[in-house]
Amino acid sequence: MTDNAWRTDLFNPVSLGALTLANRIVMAPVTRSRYAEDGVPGELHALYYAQRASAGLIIAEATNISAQGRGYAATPGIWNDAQVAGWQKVTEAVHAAGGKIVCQLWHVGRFSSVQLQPDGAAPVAPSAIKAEGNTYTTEGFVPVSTPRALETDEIPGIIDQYRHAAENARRAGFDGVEVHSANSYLLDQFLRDSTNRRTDQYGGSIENRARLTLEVTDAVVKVWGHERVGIRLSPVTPDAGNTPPDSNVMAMYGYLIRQLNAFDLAYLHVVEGATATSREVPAGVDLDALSGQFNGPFIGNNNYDLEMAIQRRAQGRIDAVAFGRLFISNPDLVERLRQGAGLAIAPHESYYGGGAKGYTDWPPGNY
Ligand code: 8OZ
Repeated sequence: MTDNAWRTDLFNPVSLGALTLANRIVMAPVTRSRYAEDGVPGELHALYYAQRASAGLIIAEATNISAQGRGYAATPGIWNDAQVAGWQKVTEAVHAAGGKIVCQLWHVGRFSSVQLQPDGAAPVAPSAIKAEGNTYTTEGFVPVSTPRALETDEIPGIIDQYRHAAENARRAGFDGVEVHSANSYLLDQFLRDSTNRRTDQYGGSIENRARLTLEVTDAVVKVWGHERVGIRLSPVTPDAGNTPPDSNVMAMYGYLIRQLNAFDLAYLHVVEGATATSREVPAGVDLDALSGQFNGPFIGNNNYDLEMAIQRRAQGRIDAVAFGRLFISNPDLVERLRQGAGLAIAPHESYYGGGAKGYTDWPPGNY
């Protein structure tokens, strides 16, 4: 195909499993921290997502699967009925605007504070290793707390949290779910040997460290069917807690991706490089070689622009491209890219917190 044909191809429909997308441009999950303490979406969030419904697929921002899985104030949840009812407003608004939306199932693991946890408990993690950094509470930023290691017999309860959230996402009218196994949150903490020092069947070998992500995927697939479940990985990002990558990224994530093939998922979504920072990877890491081992549809993400998306599509590297920050300030991003219109750049202070300002007040482009 010519360069022009590949350019057009990005704007043509594509199927990721049972998800039929109007185009190959996906809205990445972007935390915007605009929720009250109950984590219930409302009209404001419905408007925000509906404004962005021309994306082929919206991956809604990371959504807490349980009170225990919560690591930041002002993030949404999907563990109770009020939250389900709130998300119903969002999914209805997106569908009415012709879009598709999946729910990203999130448990932060160690990246939380006792101030955010039920009964002031310690956050849970594969091992009792404290993350670096601060998290956000209603009292402002506080250091994350030292987590406690999950007992082996607590793991089925963690998987139940994902199953329950996946069931709630169905009741809320989503089109599917994405398992958040990225950015150094709970599932990624199990994958990486820097955060997983367990000696049971969930730690040690690569097979053991992949076990929880695979068991969670299996549970969620049983709720949704394999064609409506995707998964997000970030093999090298330090992200939450400045977490070092695994000591053998290629072996760890290669094994995981080959095991994921057995599920025949809707898609694999990879943060290529350090999330929202750089596409650089450590020596010896080849992310294309990793994603090339996946047999299904692949969504590439991280610092893309249109030309890079066209080029990587033409090279057969991606099936779809996910843009995060550009969707903050360009609700009609797909049309702007199609028309070659100018793009608005959101200032960092608009990313997190507040209300409609910097959220639902971005105007459409001139084209
Ligand atoms: C930014 C701020 C808080 C959380 C992620 C869910 O990185 C997040 C997140 C991003 O996956």
